[in-house]
Amino acid sequence: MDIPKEILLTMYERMVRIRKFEEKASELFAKGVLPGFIHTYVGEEATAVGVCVALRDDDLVTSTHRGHGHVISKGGDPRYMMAELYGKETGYCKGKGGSMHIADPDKGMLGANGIVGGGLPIATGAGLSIKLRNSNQVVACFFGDGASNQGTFHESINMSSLWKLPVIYVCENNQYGEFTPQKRHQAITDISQRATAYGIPGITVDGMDVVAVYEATKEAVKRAREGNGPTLIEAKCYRFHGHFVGDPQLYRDQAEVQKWMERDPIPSFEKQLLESNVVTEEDLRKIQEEVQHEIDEAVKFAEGSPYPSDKEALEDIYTDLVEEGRVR
Ligand SMILES: Cc1ncc(C[n+]2csc(CCOP(=O)(O)OP(=O)(O)O)c2C)c(N)n1
Ligand SMILES: [Mg+2]
Repeated sequence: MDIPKEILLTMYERMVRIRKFEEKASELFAKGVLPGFIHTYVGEEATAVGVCVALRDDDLVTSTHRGHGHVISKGGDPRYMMAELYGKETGYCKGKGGSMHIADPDKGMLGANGIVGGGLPIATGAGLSIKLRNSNQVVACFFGDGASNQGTFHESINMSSLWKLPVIYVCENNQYGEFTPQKRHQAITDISQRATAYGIPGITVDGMDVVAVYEATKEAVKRAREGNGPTLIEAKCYRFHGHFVGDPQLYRDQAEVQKWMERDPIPSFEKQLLESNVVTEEDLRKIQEEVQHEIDEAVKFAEGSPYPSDKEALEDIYTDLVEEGRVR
């Protein structure tokens, strides 16, 4: 591998951070500690990490309802994420957004989104803003196979290709839209084919292979920064957990899950790193322990934080009803 060791280690650490964060969040949700809904990114780590590590710090990202992995991949802090999941004041959105609405503009994270396909027009608008500001940034837009059937996918990519916007559209084809397998919600196998309709490059990569995703993204980023417009990357991957924590998963065969789990992106990458003598077993164990400690600290941070005050309910909202005295 001719990727610098520092980048390889960042990839590994971030994948492990996602895995451990999600395992902890699932455990807390199952115990009834966390409110709302949790959609975990377990199994898909290589996709978000491979994309985000190919970006600059000032590049932008739009996310989905399954967004924790995107935030961590872009360098987000698990303490503020965990506090947000708990609904605490110290969370990324002061505890008012929860799992599906984490945003961190300082890291270029424009926000997760509970609306399937909702990130596509936001990314396209951000791409237009970059072009008008001449800032040489790019946007990575994450969305699922299910979202690729939404009108927003087609409308956004049409406009983006016409105006040559610096957007990398990343379809996480995890084989299911909620409980519906891909073959029952679209007639194609490779979603990247849809790029042809808009005259842009479309590529399918192995989303379980962080290096493959990274390489494909680097090329798309180069193209976008040089003013040559968007690329559609389809990353074929799989979610190891249910659609949400608590999903009984009656719609899929456990043998299929097992088959994909044999290709778990984290041990596969460990193997690659060890075989190419980039790290030792000891190095990997150390990273895992440090990340575990960080996640445990994130839980303590969230538990020790206060809930937002009642007054907060009327802050950060698009209304002047309060000022007008119509809401007290
Ligand atoms: C506009 C809209 N329609 C339906 C839903 C309900 N819903 C939530 S997740 C989901 C499936 C999304 O599938 P996909 O885009 O493949 O993402 P994945 O969950 O597999 O990551 C649906 C239909 C929604 N949140 N928003
Ligand atoms: Mg899906």
